[in-house]
Amino acid sequence: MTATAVTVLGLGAMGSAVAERLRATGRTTTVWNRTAAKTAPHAAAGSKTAATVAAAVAASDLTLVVLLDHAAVRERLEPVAADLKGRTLVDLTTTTPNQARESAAWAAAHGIRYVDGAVMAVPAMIGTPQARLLYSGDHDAYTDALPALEALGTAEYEGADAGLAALKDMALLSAMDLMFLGYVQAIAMMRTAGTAAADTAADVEAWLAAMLPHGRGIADVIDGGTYDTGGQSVDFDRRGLASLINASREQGVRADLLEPHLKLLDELAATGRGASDWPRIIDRLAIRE
Ligand code: FVH
Repeated sequence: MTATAVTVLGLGAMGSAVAERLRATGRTTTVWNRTAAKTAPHAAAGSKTAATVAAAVAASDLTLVVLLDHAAVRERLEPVAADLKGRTLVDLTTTTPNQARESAAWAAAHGIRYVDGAVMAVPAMIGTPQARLLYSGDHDAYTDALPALEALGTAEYEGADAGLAALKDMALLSAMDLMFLGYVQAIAMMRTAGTAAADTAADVEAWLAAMLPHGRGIADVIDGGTYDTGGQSVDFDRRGLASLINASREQGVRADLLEPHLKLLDELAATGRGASDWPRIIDRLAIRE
């Protein structure tokens, strides 16, 4: 086994892109997939194929796992813990922070060098600098694997806590999810006037692009911690949200996507913080109260 040998477990959309890129950058790649037929194009392109996970992980010092979810990873890796001992395992499967920490503890108990990864890219981006891949866990293992990881895209190490890459991944995906819900809300409202979704989306894109820099102002208020900067207040925002919700309903569009925001503002007002800067709602998001 040479340092450039890499094993890829999982040849779905992302796993295939990862295997192709590692092969294209001259690495000896060994691939495995539950549905063996998916290994055929990779074999034809020069990858070695393994009939079992055990054979696949034994073929390289570095194994990248790109399966559907954490349950699949546990199902396939637990039986081969002994085969992985002393080797490096980089899990690119989407997991929650605690699932990553669970895998890290399992790996440590079996002498496996574990790095958790989060792919902030679609398969077509793999191999370009625009592909952001976040990593956390064993820093020495990360450093040893870095030449291969940097072949996939821009590698960013988040820290020794194995859950950190997944945490940032989930946080950024949450922000993206709420943003795209905004598109749907705007399209639903404008559609009641016959406006095509494409036209509203273009409007939303321009509007959000202009508004995006203001996000840093919200962060400044939160980092300041006093919520008395004289900025837009909780009560001001409550009136604004009430208008958005009424307008949506008047048009025959449910306001389910807007109501949670008003709920948090109302909770703050009910505890005497109506005059606070509205980003104080972050305090209401903490479960440990
Ligand atoms: N595709 C994307 O754009 C996103 C971008 C962000 C990161 N995700 C994560 O990457 C992981 C893999 O996603 P994927 O897109 O490759 O997913 P599929 O194309 O559906 O392939 C899934 C592979 O997982 C295998 N698999 C599923 N269950 C099991 C199991 N129990 N045991 C073994 N393998 C399993 C499946 O095998 P098969 O169906 O071909 O036999 C595929 O190889 C994922 O975490 C995304 O969130 C991608």
